[in-house]
Amino acid sequence: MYPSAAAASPPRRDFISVTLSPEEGRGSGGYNNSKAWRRRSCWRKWKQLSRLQRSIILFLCPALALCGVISYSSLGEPWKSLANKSLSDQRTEAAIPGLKLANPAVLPAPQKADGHLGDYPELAPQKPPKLPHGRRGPPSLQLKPPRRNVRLKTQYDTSKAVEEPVQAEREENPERPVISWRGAVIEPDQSPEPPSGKVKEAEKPSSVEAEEQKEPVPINERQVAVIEAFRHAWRGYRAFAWGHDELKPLSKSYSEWFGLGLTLIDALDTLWILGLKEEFEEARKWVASDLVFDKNVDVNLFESTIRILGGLLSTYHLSGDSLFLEKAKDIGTRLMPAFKTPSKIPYSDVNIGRGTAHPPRWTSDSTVAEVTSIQLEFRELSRLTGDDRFQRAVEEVTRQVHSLSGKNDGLVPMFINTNSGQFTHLGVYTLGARADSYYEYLLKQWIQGGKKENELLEDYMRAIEGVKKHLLQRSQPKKLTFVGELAHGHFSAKMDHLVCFLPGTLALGAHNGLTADHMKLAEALIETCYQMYAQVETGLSPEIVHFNLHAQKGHKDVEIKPADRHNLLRPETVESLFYMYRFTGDKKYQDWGWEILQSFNKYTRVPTGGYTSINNVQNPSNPEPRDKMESFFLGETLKYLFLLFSDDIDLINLDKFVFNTEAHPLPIWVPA
Ligand code: DMJ
Repeated sequence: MYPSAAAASPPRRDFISVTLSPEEGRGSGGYNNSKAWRRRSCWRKWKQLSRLQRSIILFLCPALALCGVISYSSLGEPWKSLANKSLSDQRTEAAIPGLKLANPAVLPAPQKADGHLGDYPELAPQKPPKLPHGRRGPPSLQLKPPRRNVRLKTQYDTSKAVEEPVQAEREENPERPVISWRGAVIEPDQSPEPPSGKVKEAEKPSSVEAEEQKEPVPINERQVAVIEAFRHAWRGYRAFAWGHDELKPLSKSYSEWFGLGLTLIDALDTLWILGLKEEFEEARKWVASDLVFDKNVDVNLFESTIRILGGLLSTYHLSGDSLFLEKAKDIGTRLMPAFKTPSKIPYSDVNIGRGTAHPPRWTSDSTVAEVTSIQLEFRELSRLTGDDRFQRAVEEVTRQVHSLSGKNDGLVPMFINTNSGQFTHLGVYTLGARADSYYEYLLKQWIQGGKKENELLEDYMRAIEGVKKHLLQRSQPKKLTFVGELAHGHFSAKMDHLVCFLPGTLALGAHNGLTADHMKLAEALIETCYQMYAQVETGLSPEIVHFNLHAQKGHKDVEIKPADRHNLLRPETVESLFYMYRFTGDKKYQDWGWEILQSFNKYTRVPTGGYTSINNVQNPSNPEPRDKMESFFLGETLKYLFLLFSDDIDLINLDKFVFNTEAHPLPIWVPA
């Protein structure tokens, strides 16, 4: 259904074939005689020359040869790059069915009408210039920028032209924190210090201290397709929802959740990683001038931590721009009232303007996943600012949850009470909604802290054993391994799409030295998650599936209930595909991700800009668009697809970074 690039690519020719004429091949006597004759005749002529004439010729020959060598080396490069360009363009077009680089109908021409979005920029690779000493914040964690071997536009080459002014600026005023962004100069905001004091000189993430800059790896055709999808989504957001939380692409409007530009912040580091420099600069300007947290709004602690705090921290690490750290400290500080509860288990909601917090109206419970999946971000905020209040607050939660009763072989219930600090609604266990990222953050915190916090690892290992013992089953007819749910001793063959984070997390654990069994389980589960897409009419997974435990004629493994057949553009499967490809190098994972991207493009893309959630993955003729683009589509789904298609392990190196649950990479404190 979806041809793989390998199948569609023309055979590569890495050789030049020279065909000799039959005469030349055989060699005639006439040819040899004539050559010998010419040699003799030349020698005779040389002898006839005077000594002076011979000396002049002997002097001129080497001089001309030298000139030739010099001029070839300066003129040769442009010719070489011209030749490369046309070859790579051809390969791109051959590998992506229907893709014509010069054809705006497929790679739409950038929108000019609004006067902001320029043409596809030429992002030629360059090493990020070293930032001046004394600037606040860590050295830029700038990863080698992905290089385009597929040129979308060859209008101009900015790489050298822009680096020179940066250099000049630095020499003129070495103290001024000029941030270079792949050739662009970004003036840092002159905003005042955040409310609660000075952001301390950040610790240098050791992961980058000694990193030598290697040559960037060129990006490939599938990555170009992701960039194109991102730009399409961004175009819609920019035109109809700029600065608002979410795009409503069909009604060409927006919806607000917290009123904090959620999509824009969630997408900042994706813009960076994809190399979308103009868009990044424009978004940065919005953050500098319009992102204000001093607002009388209730925000959800978990959602604003993983999307806003996480997004700002990772963008700070990637760009080295202190604006993002200042904003991170501001929002982090404003979220702290959530922890003022009788038990120190945080409330779900905080008013970031008033400094008050509360649980939801109907209960004093918080969700377990929510209170245990904010640790990566707050710990990192403490490390960067030197203010340990953030870390202490979240580690108190970890400490309490670690020793609570009510677990079932490491599996946790879904709710925890903010007064008593005890689990509630005991007896129900899932790896899906309300519990999922508890498990993810056990492992990831252990990795973040340099694999020293043994209790985190113990809880993680015990939980995976619990999953194996209570929740793993195999479906019929394909015998797909899946993770079901347990309610008061009764097994349910129900699996949320959210559970598809698990293969990636298991693979990450195995990569970090945990048992190879985890990798085996990861391989089995990612196959299942893929089938949740492949067995459905649109090629897109529903929100929830039920697996068949007994073979029935004409039935597939996956059953979908009418209430569950929506797709919210979620990332978990492509996230796991990314980890699986990174750790195994098995191209089938890239091919599966490619199929999923095609399906998103076919059924969720809105022609006027943006992508939409859909209500019915089983109806290709009318998938019933929902008119909403979730911020995680840009923050996570497209980012993971881009990384999945990359062969550059240094593009967010997993021995140096750990992704938060919203796909924002944070540095590992003591890297492997
Ligand atoms: C994201 O906000 C995060 O990945 C979270 O952990 C789960 N839900 C969404 C994506 O599906």
